[in-house]
Formats: sequence, structure tokens, C-alpha cells
Amino acid sequence: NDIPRQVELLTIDVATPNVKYTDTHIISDYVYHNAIVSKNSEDTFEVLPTETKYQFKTELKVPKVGLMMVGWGGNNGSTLTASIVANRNNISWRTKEGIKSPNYFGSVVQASTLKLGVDAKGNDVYIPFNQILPMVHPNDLVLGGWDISSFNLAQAMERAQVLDYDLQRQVSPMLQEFTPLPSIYYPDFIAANQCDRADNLIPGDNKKDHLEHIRNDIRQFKAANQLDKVIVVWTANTERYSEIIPGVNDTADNILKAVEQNHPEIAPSTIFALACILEKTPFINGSPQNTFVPGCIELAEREHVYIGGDDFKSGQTKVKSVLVDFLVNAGIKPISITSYNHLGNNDGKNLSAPQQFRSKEISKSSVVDDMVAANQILYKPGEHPDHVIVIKYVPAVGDSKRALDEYVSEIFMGGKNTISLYNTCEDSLLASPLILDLAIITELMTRIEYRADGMAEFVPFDSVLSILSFMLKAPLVPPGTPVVNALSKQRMAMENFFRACVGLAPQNEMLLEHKAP
Ligand code: NAI
Ligand code: DG6
Repeated sequence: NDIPRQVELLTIDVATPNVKYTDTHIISDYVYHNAIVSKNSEDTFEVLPTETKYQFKTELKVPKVGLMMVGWGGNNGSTLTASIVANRNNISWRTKEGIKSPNYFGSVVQASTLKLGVDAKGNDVYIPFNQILPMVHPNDLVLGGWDISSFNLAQAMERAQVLDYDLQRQVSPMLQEFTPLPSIYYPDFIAANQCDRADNLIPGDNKKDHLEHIRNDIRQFKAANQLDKVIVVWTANTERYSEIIPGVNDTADNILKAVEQNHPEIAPSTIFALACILEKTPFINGSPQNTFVPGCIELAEREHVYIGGDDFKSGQTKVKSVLVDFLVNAGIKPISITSYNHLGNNDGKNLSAPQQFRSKEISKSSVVDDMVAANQILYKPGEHPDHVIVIKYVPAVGDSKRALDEYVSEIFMGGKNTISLYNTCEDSLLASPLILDLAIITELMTRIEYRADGMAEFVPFDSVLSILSFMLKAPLVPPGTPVVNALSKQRMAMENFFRACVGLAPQNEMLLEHKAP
């Protein structure tokens, strides 16, 4: 963790009177174009184009940031930690295919680009995603976290069996220094088959004490590492759903009272979320359970702290949110989606228990709803493709998850089209870069404020960070607002928002310069 920082410098300068650069901030004027539609009769839509003026203010100084992972000693936590250490120290390793070098493939922020504009000849010009605004470099993140297992990160990496041996061998001495903090274990929330690794626990069984303990851990980590900010990501086991009980977890005051009263229905992940909110620390949930019960969301809104979730969107679901979008937008009607997974890591073991599987089933099931609802030509109101999710635990395949999908669609004149996919991949190598993107974009959002026309002061955005949806299977959105699952729309939302912050119009891909020069 004691590494010189590699702050990315801002390399773009937008020449428009709509953007001002000060020593500390970029301030952009932005006009948001929308259209308000009302239906007057069966056949007539009245469309009112609208313009709303906004100012966005982005703080330029990249702070020193800590990333604390809950479930640090798991496959994702240990893989990410080892990979950051390898990247920081530029450690190469030998495999049977030759020498490999560290990278951040799979991270939108680190390994994707965005189109800035066109050059004088009309050719597209792309910049690394992380150059649009100043963002934390992953190598600079100070890493820490909690786990109910006492393994240090070297042992955890070995247990995960994800990275090549020659890499493990080299990073192991550096990872031995990292030991997860003791955590909270309420056996009822995760599978019973996890009990043998629960040997690193915060003493006692009082939830109020646990909450205070976690709050204190965050404060100490921040102070000990002289951090400006901490971001916490839940990458621990999938929990069962919590029951929503009026008077217990339905409002901010009730949930705080329920913690005081040691109520059994408050999950460990919710204790972490509440502790973070009270410490003004953003909290992201990478697992599918309903950590963010209504009382928790209300508390985040009240304290103006960012939260995001749920469930990392790594492979199968990402493909689903691309493929169904493509099919429906091509006028093809998916009528069934059948998704099988088998995997042999500890996540698979935990998900082999019915209640934990159910949490995952819920988060994997809702991912095409908005695309189906968008096409009333193909689907009648309430009609939906059959959608089946199966997950099986097969220890022999370890972290190398197999995902098999069958999409059956109705095509022209009563024909059928069946698409079958088979995907094999180390699950943790897909999920780990998402943790980085979630942490880095969340941190950036803490430095951006807005002011709509008529507002005296700049203020933060809604506490629920829907801008993180690209990385999440069941995106949490501000209460009462629509969920967007289509991957291309999610990416557009991020890209165009960051463009707006530097005074650029949304990317429209009309290419008029070539069509009507
Ligand atoms: P894992 O089982 O290897 O790691 C989870 C870790 O959490 C374990 O080390 C466990 O000891 C620890 N843990 C359990 N309860 C805890 C608590 N209350 N406090 C602190 N630590 C606790 O799982 P993996 O593969 O790292 O995945 C982590 C989570 O991310 C799972 O919930 C999984 O469903 C979710 N996820 C994973 C994806 C992937 O592609 N790997 C994608 C989407 C979600
Ligand atoms: C089995 O489904 C294990 C899960 O944790 C998944 O691997 C994970 O949720 C990733 O799912 P997806 O659909 O994003 O590939």
C-alpha cells in the first residue's frame, strides 16, 4: 500500500464558452434536451420538447482514496488485491504460453476508450475513458477490508486458485502483509456450508456494538493511511433476502432503532451499509441480496451519502443485456431465455443453498424487463419471455464458471430462431475489474455537483448512484425512477454525463459530417 501515486492528468481542453477551468474545478453549462409525451387519444401523442439548464462543477484534485472490501479474503477480493500489487510493481510472470504482463483488462475506466470527436479529416478520435475527467488510478488505491475468514491475502489468493502459480509466487510475500479485519457473522444470512471459514469474528452478538465497531474500523483505516476518502464495496458472500418488516427496516429511524434493539432481521451487509452511511462513506453492494432495505436507502438520502448496487454484472448477464436489446430492437421477439451456470468456487458453494440461490435468481431474472416493455409491437402488456435461471455447484471446475444460454425467438412469419451460447471464464477475473470501476466512478461522483436553473448552490446528486448500472446486474435506482438494464444505454448514460461535465454535447453518432458535408 505504500506506493508513489500515479494521478492521471487531465489531457483535454474543450474550447467553448460553456466551460470554465479554474485552478480547482471545471464548471460547465449544459442544456439538457428532453421530450415530455402525453397521449391524448388512442392514436395521438403530444410531444413537448424541453430544455433544462444545468451547471456541473467537478473538483479537479484527485484525492488519496482507500478501497475497503467486505469479503476481502474471497476470490474477488484476493484476485483484485494480487492484481493491483502486480500492476503497481509491474510484475510479469511465466505461463506455458510465455511471459504475461499485468493489465487492467475488463475495467471500463482503465481499458476502454470513448470518442471525443473527429479530426480535421472526419476520422473518429478516441481517448482512454479515464482521461475525460481526473480519476483515481487503481494502483494508488490503499487497500483494506474485512473477512470472516482469518486467512491473510497470500493464503486467500492461494485458496482462490485463480491466478497463475508464477504470479502467486511473486506477489505472495507482499500479500502476506494484508490481513482482513474481523467481521460480522450472522449464520442465518449465508449458507450453512460457510461456517467452517468463520474464524475471524468481531466478538459479541450485539448489532449496535457491531455497527460502532465497523464505523471505528473505517475511521481508523482512514486515519492510519492519511486518506481523504474511503469507498467500501461488499464482495462478501451472497446473503438471503431480508424480510421487509414495517416498523423495523422500512424507515431510517426504524432501522436505526432496530439495530439498537438487536433485531434478527438486520443483515450483516445492511450493518455495513448503515455504518458507511453514518461515516459519510459511499457503500456499493456487489452481491444480489436486498442490503438496501427502504430504511437504509432513506438514511443514505438523509445523510447525503452515495450508495450503489446490486450484484456485479460480469458475464452471462452482460451478454443478456446486449443480446436481448439487439433482438428486440431488430424487431425479433425473444420468447424464452434459459440460462445455466455451473461453477466450483466458494461463491458456487454458498449459492448451492436455496435461500442464497433465490437472491441470485431474483437479480439475474429482471435484466430484460425494460427492453421487453419498450416494444409494444412484439409484446402485449404484461407479456414476457419465459426466463429460467439455473445455478449448480460443481467443485471440479473451480473458479472457471461455465455459462450456457439458449435464446428462442419468434421471427418473420412464424419462424423460430434459437441462439445457444457457451461461455467459459474465470469468474473472479471478470468481477475484479468491476470493483475498480465501481470504486473509481463512485469516488469521481463525490467530486461532481450540479446546479439546475434557479438553484442558488451546487448540490450533490441523488444518493442512489444509478450511473453505476453498467457494472451491476440489478441496478439500484432512486425510489420511483425507471431501471435501465440495456447495456448500451447504461454506457451512454455514463459517457454522455461525463462529456456534459466538460462542456461536450451527447455523442449522437449521426455522422452528418460525412452524409451532408
Ligand atoms: P467468495 O465466496 O470467494 O468470497 C466471499 C468472501 O466473503 C469469503 O472470503 C467469505 O469468508 C467472506 N464473507 C462472508 N460473509 C462475510 C461477512 N459478513 N463479512 C466479511 N466477510 C464475509 O466469493 P467471490 O467469488 O469473491 O464473490 C463475492 C460476491 O460477489 C458473491 O456474493 C458473488 O455472488 C458476487 N458476485 C460475484 C461475481 C463473479 O463473477 N465472481 C459476479 C457477480 C457477483
Ligand atoms: C453463479 O451464477 C455465480 C454468480 O455469482 C455469477 O457468476 C455472477 O453473479 C455473475 O453472473 P453474470 O450473470 O453477471 O455472469
